[in-house]
Amino acid sequence: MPFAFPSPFYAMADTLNRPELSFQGLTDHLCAGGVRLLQLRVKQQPTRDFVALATEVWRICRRYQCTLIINDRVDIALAVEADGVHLGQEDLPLAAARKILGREKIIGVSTHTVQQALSAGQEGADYIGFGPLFGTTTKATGYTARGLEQLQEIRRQVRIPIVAIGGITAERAPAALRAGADAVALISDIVLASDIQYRVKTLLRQLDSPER
Ligand code: TZP
Ligand code: MG
Repeated sequence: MPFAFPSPFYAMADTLNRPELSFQGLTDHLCAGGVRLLQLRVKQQPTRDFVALATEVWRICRRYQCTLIINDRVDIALAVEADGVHLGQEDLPLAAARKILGREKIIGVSTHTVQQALSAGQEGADYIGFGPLFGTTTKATGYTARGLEQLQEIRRQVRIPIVAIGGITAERAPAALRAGADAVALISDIVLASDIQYRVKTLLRQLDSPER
């Protein structure tokens, strides 16, 4: 069966160095807010700590029946039996990741151009990330804002699900969905909110509403 996002909101568990926020606490807030799909984005942890953390995050996700994708690390996704992995253009190539993880696991690939999106589709990615859609300060992507027109172009050419990322806020999310994204990923808009659970609930209600 082809993969489909379980929700139009793809949550990112990235603590953005908020000192009072743990990955476990953040995951709990996100899941309690109703998140169904979550990516664990750990950038600065020794592998051993990442595995321990991923195991705990996975336990929380399982409790809420939330799908867990591990960012960057195929080995950790496999070790903790997560649902899948998300690969950047400089991570393990898709074919190698597929060899390790098999057909059943979800593999997503970050893309920044129409050509990268087409290649990921042809090579058997389950979904693609596309961005930065708008300007973002969360990640130095090396790319300028891609914009809604490129997203529409990719939608015309690629059949697999697309998650748009980069500078998306609750206010801008509907435009990304209208341009053809199946889901939106927001980091700072959610993670920097004073009440993360409430922010997620509000976003989900807004994405669900028929007039968006
Ligand atoms: N990939 C492209 S932009 C980005 C990633 C991980 C960061 C998105 O963060 P924000 O805060 O939602 O702009
Ligand atoms: Mg990566």
